[in-house]
Parts: sequence; C-alpha cells; structure tokens
Amino acid sequence: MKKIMVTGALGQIGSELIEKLRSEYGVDNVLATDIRSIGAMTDGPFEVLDVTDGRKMHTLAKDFGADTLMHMAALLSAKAEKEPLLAWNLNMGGLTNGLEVSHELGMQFFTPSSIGAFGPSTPKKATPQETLQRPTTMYGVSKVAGELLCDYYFHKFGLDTRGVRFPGLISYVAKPGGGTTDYAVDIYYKAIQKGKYTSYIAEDTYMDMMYMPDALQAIVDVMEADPAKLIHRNAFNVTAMSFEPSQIAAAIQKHIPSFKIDYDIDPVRQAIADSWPDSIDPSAAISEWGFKACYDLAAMTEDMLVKLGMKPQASY
Ligand code: VAH
Repeated sequence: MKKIMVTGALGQIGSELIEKLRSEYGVDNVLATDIRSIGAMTDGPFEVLDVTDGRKMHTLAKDFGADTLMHMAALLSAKAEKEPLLAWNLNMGGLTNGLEVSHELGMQFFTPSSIGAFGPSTPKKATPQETLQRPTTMYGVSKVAGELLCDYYFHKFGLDTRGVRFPGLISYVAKPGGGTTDYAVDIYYKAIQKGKYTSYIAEDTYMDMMYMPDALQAIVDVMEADPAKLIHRNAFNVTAMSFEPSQIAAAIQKHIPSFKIDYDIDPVRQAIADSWPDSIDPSAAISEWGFKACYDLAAMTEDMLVKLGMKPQASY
C-alpha cells in the first residue's frame, strides 16, 4: 500500500482512518473522499465523491495514482431499515463501482463487513468464521452480498480484495449515524453531559464491540498481511469484547459513581440487535494475520471518558 484512496472519509470509521493512514503512509499519499465536503479534513488531499458515480471514482483514483481503495461508504443498519431500497442501491452500487475501479486500475481493495452479516439462525455464541448467514435486515443482506461479491472478484479476476466483519465500533471523534450499536457510543457522551443515559437497547442484549483504535489497526494489519498466509479473504471475524448495556454502565460507574442508566426500548433497533450474534470467534483473523485487540471494556471506558472531558482520576 503506498497511495490510498478512501471513500466515506467523513464517516465514523473514515474520519479516524484518514488520520491513521496519513500518519502511517504520509499525508499526501492518502486521498480522502466523501459525498459531502462540510467538515472535510484540510490537512491533505480531499475530493467530493458520490460512490454511485463510478466514472468519477475511476477518474479520481487514476489521477491520484492510487494503488489501494478502502471503500467505507455505506448506510448503517438502522437507517437501512428505514430506507431499504436506498440502502441496497448505495451499499451495492458503491461496492460494485469500487470493485470495478480497483479491477480496472489494478488496486488492492478493502471494505468492511459486519456482525450484521449474521442472522437469527446463525449460532449466537462464538459465531464461527464460516457459518449460516441468513440476516433479516437490509444492511445484513447487503453485507452478505458484498462479502460474496468481494470473494468473486478475487477468485474470478485475481483482485486482491480483503475485509473484516466489524462489531459495534466505539469512538470519540465522529459520532456514528444510524447504527444499532450507537448506544455504546452515546452512553459515554451522556455520562459526561448529563450523568445518566436512557438506553434504546434492552438489558441482557449482548453484542460484540471494539474500540476504534483496535479497528483501525486491524484494517492496516489485514491489508499489510502476507497474502500467502490468507486462507480467508474478506470478512474476517474481529472483535474485542461482548457486553450488554448494564455492563457498560457499571464500567462508567467505576469513574462516575452517580451515573444512572434506564431503558426505553426502540423495537426496530432491538429487533436488529436480537438477530445478531452475542459473541463471534476471531480465531481465523488471529491465526492468518495476527489480529489482536488492545482495549477491553475497562480500558476503553477510561480512555473514552477522559477524551470526552472527564478529569483523569483514580478509579473508585
Ligand atoms: C451498525 N455500527 O450498528 C454498525 C455496525 C455491527 C454494527 O455494523 O449498523
């Protein structure tokens, strides 16, 4: 990877991925693109790009001399359930353009899948790398189709496609939009701002989660991995922890003892969460390219609260 083009650069992952890639590969070697320009990072190359415009994507990648495309633009699960056709067209249209442009220009290709690619008939605990995938959300359908399409481009055209199945990602830079796991981000902001949080996900609803620094390192590591060691290609299961709302609240209360959580369930996002695994098995990523997560719930909670303005203090 030397010259990297990123789509969806202003999204929850994209905004921090740009910073990570520019620190690793050089500011001028990372072209950030997004459908909007408001809030665009100004320290390096940026272009407006609607990923459903394949011709413009091709022109930008060619003119930049990109050898790698990281395709991050997609509609997340909750938003996709509100606008399923828009989600299908954006998620699959953008992905097809990304694969075609990468194939035409001989680029390495990355796009993330998600635990959302699993459904209610998937084994819920220690979900294997290869298992039944019958998601019941449009987001999940587009993610499974995307995994299969990326594998097709690898087997049919030899395109170097790679990807991971991300769990819920937690960060303090760009707030996520339209996801089901967003509660695990919002709870930290509300803990600092209000000292309390009303969760739209019910107690005892376990989901896989990961702190953003571990997610960004996983992207770099899978892309830099020796291809000869890869048995799988796309959609490696990666996760750092699995928790339910009362556990993240307890981790916050170790720093803010007065913090309170209560519940007002959103049936749409609860149904999505119920259809996903409780915990997935990342052993293929560990054995094939050395995946590791550095943050557990306690370490992530302390870092999030401090970064969001809590004075570093001894835990209670
Ligand atoms: C979502 N944050 O909630 C995303 C992610 C596993 C969840 O794909 O839709």
